[in-house]
Amino acid sequence: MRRIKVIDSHTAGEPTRVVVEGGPTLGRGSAADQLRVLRAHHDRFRSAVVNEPRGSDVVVGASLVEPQDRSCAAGVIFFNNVGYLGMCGHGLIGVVTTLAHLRRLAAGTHRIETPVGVVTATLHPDGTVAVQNVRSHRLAGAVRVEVPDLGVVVGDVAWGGNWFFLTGGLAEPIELGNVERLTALAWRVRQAVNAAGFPQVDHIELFGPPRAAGADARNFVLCPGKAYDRSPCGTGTSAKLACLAAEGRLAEGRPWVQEGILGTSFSGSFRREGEGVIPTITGAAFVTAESTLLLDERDPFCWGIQA
Ligand code: PYC
Repeated sequence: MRRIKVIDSHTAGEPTRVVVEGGPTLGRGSAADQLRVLRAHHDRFRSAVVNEPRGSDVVVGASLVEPQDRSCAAGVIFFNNVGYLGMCGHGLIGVVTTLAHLRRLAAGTHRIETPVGVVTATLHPDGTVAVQNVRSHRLAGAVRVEVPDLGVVVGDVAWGGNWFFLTGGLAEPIELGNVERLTALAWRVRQAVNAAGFPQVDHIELFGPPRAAGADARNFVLCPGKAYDRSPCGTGTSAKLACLAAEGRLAEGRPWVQEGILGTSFSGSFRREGEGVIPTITGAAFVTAESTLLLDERDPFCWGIQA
């Protein structure tokens, strides 16, 4: 029987499962190298941790790894029901909160190695976490895609640690009661965007007017495996900041409050760097469980249920 120790948390409603013990040995390379080993040789471990029957399509996994960069307090590889993420904003806030819960991190600023670069996280005394993300940029603005039976949708393609297509052009209510329709529409938009020359885009971010006082916009984010982000999505908010900066619609250092579909929010801001921006995303996570996953090879679903 194999045992994997995990700590579950949620950030603004979106779950993160941090593997703190029992993960596979991935060598001594960078987080990007270790991700390649995990994907090539231990992909069933990913599925066992996040997929049913132990998890669900919504759970984002975070495996703690030894950082190659010795200035980093930790390394982390994020994954989901269908594969791997470059960075994960809500997940990083969950990781920092989990490490603090384990008393492995104190309040202050810490560097953390991810497969797409080093990010900096500041754990504040009140438990909120500010993540200074990897450099983010808008790759293409006002991209027009033809979505069958829907028409032309116009949006931006941007990198915020993952690849996004961002659009405010669907005029759909961004609310929980409309999640099935938002999911179906966003999936069709994704297929059209991929076919239009952006095969790397695997997150679709739809925008609508905010509900909460003080918020700037509300979003719905469809993740690669068809689950929607319950949080306002840290990498999606980073991509949004890159687009706002590219259009000159938000000044450096000015706050942008991004509301998600549950009404929870992340506060973001950016500073310019080269052709892009360095976003900072602030939010809070709460630990929900400390558990040991049991993997019994006699169990037909030992390695998770995969489509
Ligand atoms: O917060 O960056 C994020 C994220 C990506 C996918 C789910 N959450």
